[in-house]
Amino acid sequence: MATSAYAQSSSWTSFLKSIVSFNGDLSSLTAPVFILSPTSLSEYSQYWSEHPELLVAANQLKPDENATKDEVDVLALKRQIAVTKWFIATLRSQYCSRNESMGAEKKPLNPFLGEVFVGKWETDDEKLGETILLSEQVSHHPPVTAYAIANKTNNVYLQGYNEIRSTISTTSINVKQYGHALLEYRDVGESYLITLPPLHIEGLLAASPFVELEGTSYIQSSNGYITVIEYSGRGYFSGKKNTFKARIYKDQISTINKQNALITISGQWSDKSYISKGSSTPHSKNGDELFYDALASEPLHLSVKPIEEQHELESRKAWLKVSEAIKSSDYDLIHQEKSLIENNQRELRKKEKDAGIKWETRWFDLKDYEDWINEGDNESNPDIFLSLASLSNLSIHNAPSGSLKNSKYDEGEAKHWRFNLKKWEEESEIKI
Ligand code: CLR
Repeated sequence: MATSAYAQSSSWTSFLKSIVSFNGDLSSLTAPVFILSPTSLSEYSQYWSEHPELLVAANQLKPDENATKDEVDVLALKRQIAVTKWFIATLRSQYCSRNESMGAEKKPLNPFLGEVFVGKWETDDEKLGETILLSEQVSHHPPVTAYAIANKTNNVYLQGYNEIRSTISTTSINVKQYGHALLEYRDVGESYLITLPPLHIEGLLAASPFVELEGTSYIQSSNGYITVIEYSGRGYFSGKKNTFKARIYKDQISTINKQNALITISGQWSDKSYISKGSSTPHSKNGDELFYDALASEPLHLSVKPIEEQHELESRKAWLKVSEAIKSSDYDLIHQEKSLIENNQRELRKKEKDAGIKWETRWFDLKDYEDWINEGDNESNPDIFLSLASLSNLSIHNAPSGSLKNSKYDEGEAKHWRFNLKKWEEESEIKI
């Protein structure tokens, strides 16, 4: 691990001390300038689709009308593999991109309520078409970002939201993700529930932080298949960093025994992984097939309008001055410009309170599933999330992502952020 030149600096050591006495809200930590990112957390939703061809791939695995039952089954499993590949391909962007572009994991700007980040992924490939991103900060305390990603050409829709809760140990910050993603292939009438893995931040003592994924995440398909992905940092599986093992099973019940895996994928999500049939661990040495090579294809970055054309609520426009101050390491200016935004927000909240109104989210609604279950017509109007959560035996409550039903976390409210297409269609001020 590279030790940064800042490791011994007093700003870093006092930051480490402040971490130890911290209250759980990472955004409230005052960090030294060199660890500040000029980018807002609302931008992180873009990491879900830096390989749009993989996001839509499953849609192109449609059986034709006179396909036999076997062919239909084979294609369904192929779609599960394709969705798993897309998910694995998002991880490098999600968890390594700051290290690549800035040399270390950094502390993102803490989005304000109502902040939005939008853009599109354009290609010349007609079959792929355009993919758009809508990302919105739907809560400030705690920070929650909701997003929707749509590819109309392929009728593929991804939506989800993210919240984190952290605890601290002596050498690392442990982060549990809350929220999940829902992926829909409307042409094939298939949907997927995707949970988010826990992670921890290593490299703090060396002042060169990086993320390691841990635990398990799931991809549950509406046709029953489930991918169970286990993560490890260094050592556990092979002594290499960012390793994972993904097993695809026919259904949730089969996950009881690893021998039941139909497909096993193994390797590094930030590098190469291999795939084989059955439950034995694949490896290049055994001549197993390459599954994904994260270094072989460049991520396609989102295109975002020039700042001059952006709305006040758009992330890059709103944070421009703070960003520039961070880039020039001007601590006083950072503080000054940040305070402007924070005070403005405080005033807005006060005005709303005085007027007895609440800030209204723009494109997303908080759906209360307890209400929905009690009042809704579940039979004739089944809900994608509820049916996928039931297939995968996952909690529908606001528990750490991937918590199982009847686990100790399976309690409390069941409120999740959902995209409201109508609201987006009525949007008149913010353009992509
Ligand atoms: C946000 C949602 C994305 C995946 C993702 C990647 C990296 C995570 C980030 C999420 C949340 C904020 C995060 C970040 C890594 C470091 C950063 C936990 C989960 C914290 C706030 C930074 C702490 C400061 C250290 C660098 C010292 O889909």
